[in-house]
Amino acid sequence: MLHTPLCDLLGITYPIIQGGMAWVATGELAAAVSAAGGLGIIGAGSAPPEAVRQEIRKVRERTDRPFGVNIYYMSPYVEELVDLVCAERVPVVTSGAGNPGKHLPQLKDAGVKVIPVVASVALARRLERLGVDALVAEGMECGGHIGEIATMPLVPQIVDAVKIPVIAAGGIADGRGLVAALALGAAGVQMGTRFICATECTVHPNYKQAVLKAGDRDTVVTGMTGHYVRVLKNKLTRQFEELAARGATWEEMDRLGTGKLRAAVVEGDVEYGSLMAGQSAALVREIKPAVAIIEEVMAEAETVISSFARLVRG
Ligand code: TUI
Repeated sequence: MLHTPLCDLLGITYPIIQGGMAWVATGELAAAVSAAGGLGIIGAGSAPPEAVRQEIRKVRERTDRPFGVNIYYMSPYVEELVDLVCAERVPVVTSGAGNPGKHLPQLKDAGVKVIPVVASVALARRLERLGVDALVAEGMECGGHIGEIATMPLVPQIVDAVKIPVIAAGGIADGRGLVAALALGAAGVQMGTRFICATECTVHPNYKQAVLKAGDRDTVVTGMTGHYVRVLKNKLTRQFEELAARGATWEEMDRLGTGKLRAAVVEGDVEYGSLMAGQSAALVREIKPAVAIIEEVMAEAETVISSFARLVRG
């Protein structure tokens, strides 16, 4: 069985963590991934702490396995969320779209393992010095808010720069991707897009169908809040392109984007909603339970690794 230091660090069976996707990664999904032996993560997004507390309850009602909460650093509730995860003794926190450095002492004192998501070598180095437990190195193939570097060059550079375990993310949706990540020196993978199509994921069925239908060229990067966001192409992204062509300000872009992720996830608006998804959407072909996704990825990875032995001669 494939086992890495990440499994020991987190007390999980398989080196697979689920992306902490805002609106998408609810307690139901996180519980299913954790119960299946991966690390399920609640995506706090911009939700108020009380709502996140309910999602933590949902996980604890369904499984005793470790799980995590992703804190999105552009949320207006970051301080309250840090207090909440400490009070609730959440086993793992991942962070996105910002630097969680100033909260590390509080999180570590509460026994929370901290795994920031980074998209650059400089931030990886800084956070290792501050004492984080592991890092997610997220390439620009992933969905949602993205950095500038692709997974293939980013992961080995971060692996070379730090001693703590590195988890690869961006463009990974199957066992081949897991093996590729391990070859780059990662100790595991984070998958987001693949888990949108988990049976337990509570997004609107239209969202899941849009991911299933996506082909290789069906994602695009749009600008928002001075940041870049990868989504599936639709009428909303054409509106973004028109605004950009007119030289619109970030404020105008922001106004267009406001509430659109909710519209996609809750109302199933696939035309004007923000369908955040990574380039691996084209690799996602069916809806199945989280446990079946994880078993398939692991079986595929083991087959690939076994087949490698035949490549080496002499
Ligand atoms: O956070 C993500 N992905 C996300 S968050 C999100 S929610 C959203 N909703 C509406 C509009 C826009 C976003 C959707 N997708 N990924 C983790 C990630 N973090 N990728 C890159 C970074 C990052 C970027 C800069 C982390 C730190 C950072 O540095 C800031 C600093 O202070 O140095």
